[in-house]
Amino acid sequence: MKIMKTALLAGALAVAALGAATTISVAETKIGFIVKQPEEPWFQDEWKFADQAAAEKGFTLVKIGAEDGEKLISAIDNLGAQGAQGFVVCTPDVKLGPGIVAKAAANGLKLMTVDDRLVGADGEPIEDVPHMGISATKIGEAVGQAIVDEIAARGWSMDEVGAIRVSYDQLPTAVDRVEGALSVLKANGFNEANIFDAPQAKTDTEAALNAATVVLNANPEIKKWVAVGLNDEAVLGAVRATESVGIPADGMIGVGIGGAESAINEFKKPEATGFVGTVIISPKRHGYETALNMYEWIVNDKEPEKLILTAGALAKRDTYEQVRADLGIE
Ligand code: FCA
Repeated sequence: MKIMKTALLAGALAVAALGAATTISVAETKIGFIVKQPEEPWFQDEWKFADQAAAEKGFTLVKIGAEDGEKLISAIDNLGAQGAQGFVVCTPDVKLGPGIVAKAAANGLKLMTVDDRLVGADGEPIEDVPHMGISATKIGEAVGQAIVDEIAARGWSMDEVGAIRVSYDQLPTAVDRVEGALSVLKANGFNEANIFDAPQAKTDTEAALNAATVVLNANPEIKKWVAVGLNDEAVLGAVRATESVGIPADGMIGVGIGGAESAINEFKKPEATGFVGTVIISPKRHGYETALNMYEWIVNDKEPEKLILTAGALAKRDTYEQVRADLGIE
């Protein structure tokens, strides 16, 4: 009887130990998710969906905001020191590419990028690092087409319209997006001389507002405007600038890219503004899927695809709810 009891106890202990071991090995997986602009709703959403993947798979997600290169480098060291196995990053500066690759390797961390693709010393994308980005040119073209359609709907003649090109040309995806949009405008007879560059110092609304204001003040004879930019924040800045110089909503057509809270809040306003639409992209794919891919890479040695480009869908005041539901982000 005594022997039986001992055997039972040993068995129970073994089961308990097994349980504990399983728990430990799951909890040990630690993945960093570093973003360049943590206060931007797009990145908040990416984190939210990455958290979902963490909850589902039982790994620890370490979310870090890194607005400049110095913070990014110390974030990578920090992840290494806390025993993470990999991270997903949207870098504050794509030219830091080789440094980021080296830092990740030095810390034994697997590396994937999201949104903004790293470039090497030669200015070309670093193709070895798995990346998920948006199909920037195509999405830009969708912006351009939405603007062309709205110009037609308002009965404007192309010649009387100015375009504010809110630009951030050090970021390749930003160039692809705005050039995609402008290519459609030009193909539809937009006067190239009426396109004005508004370089923003940072990729936020305030910087875009400042840049767009300079353009508006320099061209007071133009009363009808359109605006394109890297994201919703850029276009919202241009819209706020037209408002501040007294151009009414029906004199402005801004179409953004993103579809996160900043754009949606605009559509919820009782009166329509010059922010006419946004091409909604998927923070679920960029947050959930990248985190999951990193997890699979770490735990099951399943390497992510080297390049995934996601699509977008145009949404306006009257369609955004449906478009969001279709994308599974509601
Ligand atoms: C870049 C932009 C973000 C978002 C993302 C997909 O990182 O800065 O606003 O558009 O691409």
